[in-house]
Amino acid sequence: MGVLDCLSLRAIASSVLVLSSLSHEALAVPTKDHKAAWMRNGPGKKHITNIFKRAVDGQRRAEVPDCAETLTTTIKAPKANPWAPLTNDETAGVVEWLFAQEDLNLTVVEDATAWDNSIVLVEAMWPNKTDVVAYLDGDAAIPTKYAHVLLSNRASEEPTYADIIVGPVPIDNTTTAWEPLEYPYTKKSGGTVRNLDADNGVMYLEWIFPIAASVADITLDLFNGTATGEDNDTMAIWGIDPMWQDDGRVVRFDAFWNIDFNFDAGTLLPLGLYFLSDVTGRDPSKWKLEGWFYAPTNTFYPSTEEFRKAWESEDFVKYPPNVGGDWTATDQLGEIPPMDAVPPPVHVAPAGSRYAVDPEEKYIEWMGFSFYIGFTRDAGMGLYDIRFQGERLIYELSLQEALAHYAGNDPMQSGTAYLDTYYGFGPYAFELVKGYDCPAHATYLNSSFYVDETCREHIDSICMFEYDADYAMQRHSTGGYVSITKNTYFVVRYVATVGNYDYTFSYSFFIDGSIAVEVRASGYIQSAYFANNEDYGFHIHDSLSGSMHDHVLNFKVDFDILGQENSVELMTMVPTTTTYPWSQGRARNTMKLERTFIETEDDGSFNWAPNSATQVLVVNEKARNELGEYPGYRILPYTGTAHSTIVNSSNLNNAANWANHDIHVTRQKDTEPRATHSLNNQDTFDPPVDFRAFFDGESLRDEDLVLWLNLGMHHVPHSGDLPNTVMTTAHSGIQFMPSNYFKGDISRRTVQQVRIEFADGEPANVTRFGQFDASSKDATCKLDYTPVADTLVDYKGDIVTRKFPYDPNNPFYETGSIS
Ligand SMILES: *[C@@H]1O[C@H](CO)[C@@H](O)[C@H](O)[C@H]1NC(C)=O
Ligand SMILES: *[C@@H]1O[C@H](CO)[C@@H](O)[C@H](O)[C@H]1NC(C)=O
Ligand SMILES: *[C@@H]1O[C@H](CO)[C@@H](O)[C@H](O)[C@H]1NC(C)=O
Ligand SMILES: *[C@@H]1O[C@H](CO)[C@@H](O)[C@H](O)[C@H]1NC(C)=O
Ligand SMILES: *[C@@H]1O[C@H](CO)[C@@H](O)[C@H](O)[C@H]1NC(C)=O
Ligand SMILES: *[C@@H]1O[C@H](CO)[C@@H](O)[C@H](O)[C@H]1NC(C)=O
Ligand SMILES: *[C@@H]1O[C@H](CO)[C@@H](O)[C@H](O)[C@H]1NC(C)=O
Ligand SMILES: *[C@@H]1O[C@H](CO)[C@@H](O)[C@H](O)[C@H]1NC(C)=O
Ligand SMILES: [Cu+2]
Repeated sequence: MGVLDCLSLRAIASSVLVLSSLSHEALAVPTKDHKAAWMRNGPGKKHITNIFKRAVDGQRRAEVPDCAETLTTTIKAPKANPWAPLTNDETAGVVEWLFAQEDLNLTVVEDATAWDNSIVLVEAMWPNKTDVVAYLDGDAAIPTKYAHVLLSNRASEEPTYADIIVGPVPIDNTTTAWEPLEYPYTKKSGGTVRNLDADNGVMYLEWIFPIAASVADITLDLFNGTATGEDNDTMAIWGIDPMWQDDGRVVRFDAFWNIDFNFDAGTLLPLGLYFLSDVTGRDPSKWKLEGWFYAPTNTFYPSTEEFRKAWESEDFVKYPPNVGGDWTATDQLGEIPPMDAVPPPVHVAPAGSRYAVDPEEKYIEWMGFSFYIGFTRDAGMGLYDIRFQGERLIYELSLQEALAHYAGNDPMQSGTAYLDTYYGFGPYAFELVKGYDCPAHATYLNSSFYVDETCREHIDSICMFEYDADYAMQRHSTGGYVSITKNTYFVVRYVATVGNYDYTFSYSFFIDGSIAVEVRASGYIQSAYFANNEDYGFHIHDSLSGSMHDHVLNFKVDFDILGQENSVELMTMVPTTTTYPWSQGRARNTMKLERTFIETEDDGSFNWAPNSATQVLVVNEKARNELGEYPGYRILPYTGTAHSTIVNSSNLNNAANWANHDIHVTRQKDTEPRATHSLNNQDTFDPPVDFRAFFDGESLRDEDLVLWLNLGMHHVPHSGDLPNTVMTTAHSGIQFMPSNYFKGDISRRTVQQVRIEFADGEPANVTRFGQFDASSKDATCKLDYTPVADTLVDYKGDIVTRKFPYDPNNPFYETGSIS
């Protein structure tokens, strides 16, 4: 345990008291302009009260002799969170009620067969914006809570998934009926979509393993392994997603993969053998095996007999399998770099958090920003009602969907286009690793999700922390002074490991009023057998192709700039040739600005302009400032972004029309809350939500607008993606930046800046604006710094509470597979 010098909490108390009693005149602001800005944007009463409150906390804390704990400031949210999850009791009440409804004919998951109905999901129904705004901004009561329930109705020849709504919750003896949930979906089918998963349970036992067993001698010969469902399997079989759905048929390709018994590296071990089956309908005896494909020779065999005959023939060439080893292990490997074994720098918060959290309501405040957190099974964490100094900027900022669309010469890669909300981000938002996912001084929140009549809690799966950027927010040097401001920003983060990929989502807030949304990816790539794949990826290991793919992640951003009546202005820098009164008749080649508005949804889908020539601004035309400009926020790519390369994907059809452009703008509607549905892969031609249907020519001037923005990456994995993709470069981000929104740069409000006046070797005069320097010699308190290494053994996994039969007092730990 190391001990660092830190500021005396008593000292911060007195320095803060000095600050709050200083008159504005006494603050050494360099110029008249700056002073005016300070007067305009300087700390209001509320701000000083907060600092004062911290000072009082500090005094209380100073009685703790060694300052051992991190000081997390807790507050009470101004209003209860309207996006709160159902409580354990509420969920249990809904589940009990559902089982009592004879018309639903439900069986508990543990006992359910392929021909029984069961509950997939019970969670809070998101309230309508209309009702939430009336509640947050007015005197209306909190919107009535309803449960959104997803059922898998399999007791039928035509199985479906059904979204229904139950409520109000908590359930009581007045709850009499459930309703189909249809209004948020573009497909009007009573909230149902066909269910291609109904026979997943028998698919392996009755179809896939028997087929693999019929060629066990061949796979033993080619790959030294079998995949027959026995304990001695050394290979796995899995295939394309979504399944092909052309001509009313349901067709799957399955691939053989080696198993890596030490690491989760199966997606790096394709074996190059695939089989094609038509699995239309519910009768396995009518399913058809339609052939085999052996990638190394690029040969398709229309039957097992023909494949076997080819294998038996003397000229059949056998290619080596991909086998796990050091190259698939993520542990330390190779020569340790010089000085790497020395502990690296760490970040500490010397006086505890400078943000405030209401952990019950999941409400957060930092430097004038405030927001609520919501969490869903499908899309994980979203931020809601993001405000700055009480004024709403964004009603909703949330992930909608993440697409990973592959391509390749083989049917597996060609047929893969994962829509990850099908698997869900919520269930895979595992506990974060302290000191690695988030700095040691971070604050954590839990998240919960429903599965198999249990409620599971991921402990410490959302983190938040302040961080000191490695560059200044502002600086300026002259011959007489230098002025410089720290760039301390605030991050809310979570990580979801959906299958082979780990996505790190970060939402960052900055003192200049800007906000950044970033996603980084790591984990194991899904790769291809290296054969005839030169046009689809690099050759990255003995028999391995780093299969090319697009990642596209859609975010909903419901801006409310000074109210709900907003417009999108495009401001483009264009080259021009023109004359001026002073140019003596000579034409000058120069440039100028062109400003236009997006008038209707017909023009609502577009891409970033070449050469970054066009600014995309969400503005309020009715709130022109005194200089005639529209206040707004600009949206700009932060690091690369991407939309889908493939046009009219044969895998996706209408299931991911949100991926076709960088930017989409629509009218906000309670009937269009989400760009997609987690079951769009079940009916790709006629999915529950076809994003294209949002575009019906409506005006986008002075309306409540939603921007649907795509982050992403065109990923061509190279040898550096082995064993795992790295997050330095597997990175995409977007920023929202105030544009004429404030009168000046609001980062001038911070005291975390200095102005140093110097002259002729004299001692410099340093103006510190009342800040307290934690590293100064006046700091007397010793801050304990607890290295995270000592706490990692506390890493636990999920807490599970049984919902039916309800058993709230016996939660248990379980970290097995989730679905
Ligand atoms: C209810 O489900 C069972 C299977 O769990 C099925 O055999 C039965 O036919 C269903 N009843 C009705 C009325 O649909
Ligand atoms: C939410 O809005 C939709 C569409 O207008 C409406 O059908 C639904 O009843 C509303 N929900 C509630 C709880 O009012
Ligand atoms: C419903 O439940 C409440 C509270 O448990 C009870 O007072 C009331 O009598 C019940 N009403 C009916 C119709 O059963
Ligand atoms: C084949 O597999 C077995 C067991 O899985 C293993 O012991 C053996 O070393 C393998 N042979 C080769 C040639 O890789
Ligand atoms: C795997 O186990 C099964 C059942 O015990 C046995 O029939 C088969 O021969 C075994 N396969 C191999 C490759 O050892
Ligand atoms: C998270 O869950 C754990 C275990 O139930 C609990 O001790 C902790 O207080 C929770 N954290 C928050 C911030 O609610
Ligand atoms: C994609 O589909 C749309 C709508 O069916 C069609 O208008 C367009 O021509 C297609 N584009 C290509 C490249 O196939
Ligand atoms: C610092 O301030 C003092 C008092 O105003 C002044 O005499 C001195 O010249 C200043 N020094 C510098 C380096 O500006
Ligand atoms: Cu990738």
